[in-house]
Amino acid sequence: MEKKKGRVISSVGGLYTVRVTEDGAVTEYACQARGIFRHSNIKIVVGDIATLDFSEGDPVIEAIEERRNSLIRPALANLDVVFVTMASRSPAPMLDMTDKMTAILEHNDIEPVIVVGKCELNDAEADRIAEIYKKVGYTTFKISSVTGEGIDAVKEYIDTELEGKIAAFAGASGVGKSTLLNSLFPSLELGTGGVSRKTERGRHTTRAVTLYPIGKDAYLADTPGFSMLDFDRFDFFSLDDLPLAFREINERIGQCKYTKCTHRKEEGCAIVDAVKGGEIPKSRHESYVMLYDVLKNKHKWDK
Ligand SMILES: Nc1nc2c(ncn2[C@@H]2O[C@H](COP(=O)(O)OP(=O)(O)OP(=O)(O)O)[C@@H](O)[C@H]2O)c(=O)[nH]1
Ligand SMILES: [Mg+2]
Ligand SMILES: [Zn+2]
Repeated sequence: MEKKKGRVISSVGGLYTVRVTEDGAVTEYACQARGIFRHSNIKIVVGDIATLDFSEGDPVIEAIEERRNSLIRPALANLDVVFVTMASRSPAPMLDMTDKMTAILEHNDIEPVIVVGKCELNDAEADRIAEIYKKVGYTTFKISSVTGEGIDAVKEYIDTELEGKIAAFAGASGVGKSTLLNSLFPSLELGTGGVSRKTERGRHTTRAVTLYPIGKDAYLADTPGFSMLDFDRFDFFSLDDLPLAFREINERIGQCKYTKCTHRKEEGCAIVDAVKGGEIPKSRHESYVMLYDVLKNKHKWDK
């Protein structure tokens, strides 16, 4: 009974593409999953390592390996890096959404990398945002797929840091994720769309999560952009985990006057002091407080 192991690189309506490497040769199999997956709450997602069974002729997925991590939106497993992408304008940047995303990534042990795109549309705003995330300590790129600014720097990061890793581009619809991927890897020829002039929102051009092999055993995923609606539906974690998911707060825990400090507005709070002193960006703290309130109310309802 022949079995093979491979990486799930796409998933569309119950049909999966699994990429298998054997003795240096690569084969992509289109296959379905065994019935047990339809009756269990384990959903196979892109990034999973799947075992294929060929005993009935056509390959079927019979098992998936335990995941290192998984995200619900975008639905991806075993990620190492996520490029959190936004635009300097059109659509307008939403830092609260970015900070929620970085917190979720930190919580899942995934490295956030910040991309501020369409910088030629509002260079001052792009600089302002890039400074915020550099201050936090994140690798940050300011790019434009129109002028080409910053594209080489992203390419160099991918070439030097992503060997053997899985990375994904995530961000609101219309920020230019697929366009950037095309600039980096022209052979991908990904579909790109416009931005509604009236609402300044993207048109949800990318519909499915797909992993693209980029050599050196590395993969890059294009993902469908979020809309404002999706923002509320993220799976989230507990209130206690929140300070740990903000790097600049995490590294100051223990420096506050009160051990039960919630780092919102308490007297003697090292985080509030750092915001006042300009060492922590104000917008990051505002996002923290917003998420704190969301989680606090959520847990009230849970009880
Ligand atoms: N001015 C400007 N426009 C850009 C840039 N990059 C992309 N665009 C345009 O922005 C629009 C949306 O780009 P996409 O690459 O489809 O955006 P996306 O993030 O993949 O969007 P979804 O697939 O809907 O999530 C297209 O009209 C692109 O031509 C840029 O650097 N500058
Ligand atoms: Mg796209
Ligand atoms: Zn504090």
